[in-house]
Amino acid sequence: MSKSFRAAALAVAVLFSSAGPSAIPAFAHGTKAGPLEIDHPWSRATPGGARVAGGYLAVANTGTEADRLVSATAEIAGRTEIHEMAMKDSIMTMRHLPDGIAVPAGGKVEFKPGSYHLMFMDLKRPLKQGESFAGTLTFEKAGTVEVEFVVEALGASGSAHH
Ligand SMILES: [Cu+2]
Repeated sequence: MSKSFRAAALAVAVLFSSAGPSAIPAFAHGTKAGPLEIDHPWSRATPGGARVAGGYLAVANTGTEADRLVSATAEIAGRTEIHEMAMKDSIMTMRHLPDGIAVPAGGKVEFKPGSYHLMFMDLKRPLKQGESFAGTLTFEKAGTVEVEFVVEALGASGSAHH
C-alpha cells in the first residue's frame, strides 16, 4: 500500500468517525422510534480503573401496544446488560434482567441510579464528563434504535434534567 493511499484512507476513516449521531444538537437529546420516546440517555464519568458504568434514560410508550427493551449495546463497552437495583433485606442488590424490561402501552420506564439501569461492562476506556458515546437499544417491536449517551459528572443523579 502506498503512503499517500494510506493517508487518504486514514482521512476518510477520521471523517466518518466524527459524523453520525454526535451531530445531533444537545437540545434535541431525545429519540423517537415509532410510538416510543427515548429521553436523555446519559452515563457517569468513571474513576480511573473502573471496569463498569451505568447507563440511564427514560422510555415512554405513547402507543397502544406494550413493547420490551430486550438488549442494548454501547461503543465503550465489551457488553451491556439490563440491570435492576433493589432493596433486599435492607441491602441494595443489583440483578441482571436477562428478559429485559417491559414498556407498557401508555407507560414510561425510567432507568436511573438506584433503579433500572444499563450496565456497561468491560469498559474499553474511562468515561470523561462532557463527552458522549454511541449506543443502541433493541426493542421487541420497535426494533433497534441508535442513541447517544452524554457523560455527566461522577456522582451525578441526573435529576437536574427533570
Ligand atoms: Cu448494574
